[in-house]
Amino acid sequence: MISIDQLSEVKASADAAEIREKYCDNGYVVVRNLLDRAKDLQPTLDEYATVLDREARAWHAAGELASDYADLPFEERIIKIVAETGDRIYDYFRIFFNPPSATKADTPLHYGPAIFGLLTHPRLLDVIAAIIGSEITVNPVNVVRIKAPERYLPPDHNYHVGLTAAWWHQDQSVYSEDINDIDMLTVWLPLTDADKDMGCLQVVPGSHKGDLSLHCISKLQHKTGIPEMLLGPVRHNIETKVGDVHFHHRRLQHGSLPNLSDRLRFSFDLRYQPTSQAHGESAGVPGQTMVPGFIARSPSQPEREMRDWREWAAYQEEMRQQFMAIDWENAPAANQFSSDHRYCI
Ligand SMILES: O=C(O)CCC(=O)C(=O)O
Ligand SMILES: [Fe+2]
Repeated sequence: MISIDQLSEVKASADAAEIREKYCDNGYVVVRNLLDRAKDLQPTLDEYATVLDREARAWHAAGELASDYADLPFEERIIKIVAETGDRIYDYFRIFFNPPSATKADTPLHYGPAIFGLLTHPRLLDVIAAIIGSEITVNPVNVVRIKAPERYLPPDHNYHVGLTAAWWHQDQSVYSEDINDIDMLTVWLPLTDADKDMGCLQVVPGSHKGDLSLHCISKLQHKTGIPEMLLGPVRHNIETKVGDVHFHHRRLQHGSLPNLSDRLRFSFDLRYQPTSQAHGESAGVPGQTMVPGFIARSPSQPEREMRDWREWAAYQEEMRQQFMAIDWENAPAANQFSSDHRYCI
């Protein structure tokens, strides 16, 4: 039996059985050195550097930024820009409309060849296949996080989900109840190191074996999620280096620390599910998003795989149209948060 005092981690050379065993025992697994910084991650950083450059120059030209900071390296440039403009750049980095109900014709959304290549990277898909099986659909709820050091955030910043510490939660809570049984898998992928000081992930090992915990919409900023008293007693910090990738179960209790360092913490949390569990003809994902996912791998019907980033771009724009067409006020509850439970303060 694996002691819960040990991190649930494997080397990139681990076989499917080892990955699966650790994941099933603990609810998460970290695969060390799965991706190569230069080959696998740099293209995405370069793609985002182009987005940053475009916006910084435009904002500076419009008198909204003191400098375009063009002489700074990517990480330092983001920190400077976030310090001046808060979460504004976040909108141009995101790859999913969040919150979906705020989607408009001109809401910015990023898509490009590098990020599509990362979403469908064969080495990621191999680990995902070891955990949920080899017919893989990408769920659209994919979050980009640019956590600048807290000390540089503007004092009035609004604690945007992608910019700061995440309170304890289970990812299943952000979907509607009708999809509780789908084996949705979260892939947490850092583009920078993420140690404790930089605001790494924290997990309660084994907590995925319990039910969905109560999730409160807190009146205190920052604390929307599971009340402290309902968390399992053992907590692990998941410190990662660039190239490591962390995978977790939809009911794993987890959160993240604030970034108290001087460095940027930049990461994605991506979501995948077995295609057989996606509803509808075309792998529809009901619940929170009401939009279909797309098939990243299908050994049985390879012709259904999406292989070209331009198809993904079209898919992303289709998602915009679907979100804009929803009557959000009368739509069924999109998540499983409570505000009236006596534990929710
Ligand atoms: O990166 C973070 O701070 C939180 C990530 C998270 O909640 C997730 O990966 O599901
Ligand atoms: Fe999460």
